This record gives sequence, structure tokens and C-alpha cells, in this order.
Amino acid sequence: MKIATVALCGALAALIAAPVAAKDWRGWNIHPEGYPNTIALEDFAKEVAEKTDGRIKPTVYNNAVLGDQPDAIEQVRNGGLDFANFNMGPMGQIVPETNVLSLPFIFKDVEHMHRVMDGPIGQEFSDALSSAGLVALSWFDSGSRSFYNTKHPIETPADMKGLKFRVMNNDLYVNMVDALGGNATPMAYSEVYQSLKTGVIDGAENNYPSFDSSNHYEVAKYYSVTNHLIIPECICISKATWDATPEADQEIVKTAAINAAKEQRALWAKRSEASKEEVEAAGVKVNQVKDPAAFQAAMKPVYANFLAENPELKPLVEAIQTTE
Ligand code: GTR
Repeated sequence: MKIATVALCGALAALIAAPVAAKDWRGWNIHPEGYPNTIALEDFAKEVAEKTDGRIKPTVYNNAVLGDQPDAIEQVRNGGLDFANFNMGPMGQIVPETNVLSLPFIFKDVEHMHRVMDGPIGQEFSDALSSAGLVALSWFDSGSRSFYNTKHPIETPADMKGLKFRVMNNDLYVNMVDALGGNATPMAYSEVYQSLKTGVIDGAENNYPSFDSSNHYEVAKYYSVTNHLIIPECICISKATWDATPEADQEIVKTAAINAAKEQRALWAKRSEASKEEVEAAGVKVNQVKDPAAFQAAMKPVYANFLAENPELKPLVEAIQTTE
């Protein structure tokens, strides 16, 4: 054998024998330990590490320690972070199609949301996310959101008047609260507790598990059930990370994400009940609004403005509304 050939063979052998460097994936999570999403994300990470024999080692960073949601979305898009559990609320500012999911009362109930997101319409949202650098692998629940505040129960839209509510970072929510007669302030989730406590805001809106885990219930004693938003959440992988992953491992990651979503949905249902009981036991007054139709009727201008600004999204809105 010629010397050059020997050297080449040696190099090839070294390549084959060299262990493939494990890929450390960093994952963003807004929630604390023990929250349904956190448990499911950690099980996702475990399954991926096990099934890839450690070729991929995902780590989940809880409590938004890697930044608030809008920042984290950017980081996952540009490959600075590898994966995350994102609520589609703040996503609307970046991927306009996902704003459709933030239209108040667009879903009849959580089951309706499941039917939509688990079918072909869900795929349309995945495609839109993918064009923005995010691969949505599966959909988590986040129940339905209602208003809570430190002052008094909300029975009718008129009770919103004069109250300042924190909303997630999305202009649609500002329009929504305006249309109901209240004042809206977009604010990071992590700042809400202190702002409620010091009176910078009077209220916010969320599902029972987040109202509970964020301790907002300690300061906001009135939770008024409006169910105005039912917003799905994704396990999203950075497209840069995804494209750099061999196909066989992509399959493993996808399956793990679907398993995690099944687990999260089951945990979610239990946690919603438990959190409702917990906040009531802690003295929160929960009331059903007297006339839900009045809240829905107030959303007409929100829809009208949205469709005037985004006429191309009308078919998507109608497709959801007509899904049985
Ligand atoms: C929670 C949601 C979070 C975050 C938070 C918020 O219900 O799971 O991703 O969006 O609400 O209000 O900021």
C-alpha cells in the first residue's frame, strides 16, 4: 500500500472509531418544577436522551431563567436555544397566522381546540411556524383563560371599567381588554406578581394552574370565569437544530414530543381541578360571569379590526369556526 493510502485508511478508521459528540440541547420553559408542562418536558428530554443512546442530551431550564417568552422565541428561531414549550399568545407578534389562535372565543371549548390542532388546520399553523424557523412537534393544553383582579368580581363587561389588566405581549389582547372597557398593559409573566402586589396593575388573566403556580391568587382574590381565550402551546424545536439532526433521531424526537403532549394533557386536566380547589381554599372568590354572551358580543370590533388588517386569514378563521 502506498503511504498516502495508508494515511487515508488510518484517518477513516479514526473517523469511524471516534465517538460521535453528544449534542447538548438547551430547552426553555416558563413554568416551575411540578407543573404539568415541566413534568412532560422533562420526560421528553429523558426519552430523547435514552432512545438516542445519549447522542442528544436535552436539558430543560425552568422558570424562564433563560429570558421571557418573546426573547426565548427569538433565541429558538436563531438557534441560540434548541427547544421550548411556547404559548401561541406571544407568538402572534412573530408569526401572524398564529394570531388566529388568540382571537377571543374562537374555540368553543378545549375539545374543539384539540380537534382543530390535531387535524389539517393544526398542520397549517405548523407550516407557518416552520417558515419562521420553528418546528412544532406537538401541542400542549393550557386550558382556558379568565380574568382575575384585586378589587371586585367581574360580572359584566361594565365591571372591567377603570381596572388595569396585565396581558401577554400581543396587540390583540390590548384590543380585547379595550373592547371590554378595561385598560391593558402588556407585561412579562415574571413581573405580574409584584405588579399586582404594589397596585401597578389591578388584575391579569390566566388559567387556574398558572393563577395558582404563579401565586397571583395570594394577591388577586377575585377570579371571574369568562373563558375568553383557549390557546394551544407547542413543543417547538429550532429549525436550525432540527435540520442538523439525522432523520432517525428526528423520528425519536418527534415520537417523544407526541408522548409528552399526551402526558401533559392528562396531567393538565387533573391539575386544573386541583388548582381551582386550591385557590378557593385559599380564599379566592370564583364567580361565573352572569352573561357570557355580553363578553362575546363585545369582541365584534376586535374581529372586525383583525380581519380588516389580515384579510388573508379570513379562511383560516372560518375554517376553525366551522370545525365541528
Ligand atoms: C401561561 C402559559 C405561559 C405564559 C403565561 C403568561 O398560562 O402557559 O406560557 O404564556 O401563561 O400569561 O404569560
